[in-house]
Amino acid sequence: MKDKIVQELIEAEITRQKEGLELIPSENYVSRDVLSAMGSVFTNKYSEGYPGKRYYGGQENTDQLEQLAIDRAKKIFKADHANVQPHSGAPANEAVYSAWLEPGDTVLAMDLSHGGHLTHGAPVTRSAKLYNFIRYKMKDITTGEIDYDELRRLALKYHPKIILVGYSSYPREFEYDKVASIGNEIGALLMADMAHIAGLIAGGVAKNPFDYGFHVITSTTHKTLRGPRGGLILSRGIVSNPLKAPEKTLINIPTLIDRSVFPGMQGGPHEHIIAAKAVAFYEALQPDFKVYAKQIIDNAATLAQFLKDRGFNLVTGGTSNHMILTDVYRSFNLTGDIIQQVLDSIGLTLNKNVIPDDTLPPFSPSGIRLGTPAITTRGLKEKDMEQIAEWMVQAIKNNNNPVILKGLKQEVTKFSLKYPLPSDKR
Ligand code: DSN
Repeated sequence: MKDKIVQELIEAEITRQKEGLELIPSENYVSRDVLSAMGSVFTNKYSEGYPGKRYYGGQENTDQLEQLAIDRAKKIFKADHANVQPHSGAPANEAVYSAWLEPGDTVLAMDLSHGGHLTHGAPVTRSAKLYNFIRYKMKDITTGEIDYDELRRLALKYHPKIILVGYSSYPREFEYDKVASIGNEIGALLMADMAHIAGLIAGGVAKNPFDYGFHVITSTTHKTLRGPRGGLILSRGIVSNPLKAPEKTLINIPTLIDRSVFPGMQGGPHEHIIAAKAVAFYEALQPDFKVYAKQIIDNAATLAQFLKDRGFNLVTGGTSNHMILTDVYRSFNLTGDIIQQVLDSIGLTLNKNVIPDDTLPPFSPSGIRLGTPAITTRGLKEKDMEQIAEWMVQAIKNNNNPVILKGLKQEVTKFSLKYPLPSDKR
């Protein structure tokens, strides 16, 4: 590369990734094939529209490519339709809102500190200014049980046009059937934001909301699904010509979504990223992806137990998916930002996080959030989880001792280098 500055930064990032362990539950390491599809000449092409209905010429390869990605996504998730163009999870969610809602309409979504995502109506977002978000929560944060009675009460009182499930910091499964029956009572669109667990659904170790009557699933493609940084919208309904505006009914949701993504929100799709999505979907359809998905869950359950044994207070008491949320302020009298920084210094990367109804602010919250998708990709198994828990507790207890922290960093580096990044493998 002629640009030595960028080249050096890429090299430095490769070293950082190789010498440490990625515990942020929304991150992963992609394969060499996904990486090379992302770096392909499809980045040179404009292709506004959809396969067979584009505004520019020269689409003989992009049309086939995008259709392939669509077909693979539909197969993985049992969807009638897939839109593979959203640039990421946030625009995917916005596209669904604008496909279905009018300004001022109501959405019933999970409380943000109880696990919901920023794009589920955090007051600072554009969608929160356009639409009216109301909240349900957990009934019991020691088990993670959602308050479905309250959810129903709110649904009957406010008649939301969308009931949204999904999360970025909730370590348990939803009871989709209960939510679906409430939504059907009031005729709401049932939407699941599965960004975190798409790979677990693909691997058959988490429930698929479509099996319970949900109408729309949004996702990112770069978390447990292990593809490029990007978004995805799956839906059930009839797919018709996106050039014609259909009536706003549930059966037309696939076409309403297509029109909302383009021309509603985005311009030219990123076909190089769509190429990488197609490769990731191919990988998710292989039998070994099921083994990967199960190992993520087994590793998370094992790590959760080892952390509990070492005095970590786990929100919801444990995990049923890939992630763990722990109240470190209560466990160690240190805030999440301090712990994140200490663990970063020894090569363990995770993130500070609010806990339900946190009394501390988001930039210095009570919790940390960690998970196993990336370390499982790297090849770590249950036997390695005790070591990670032990490094964490040693670093936290010795957070003011640079000599001990340096020693721990050396141990983590030595260990991590035994597990190459998948993009290193030819
Ligand atoms: N930033 C993602 C996460 O970490 O959960 C969600 O957008």
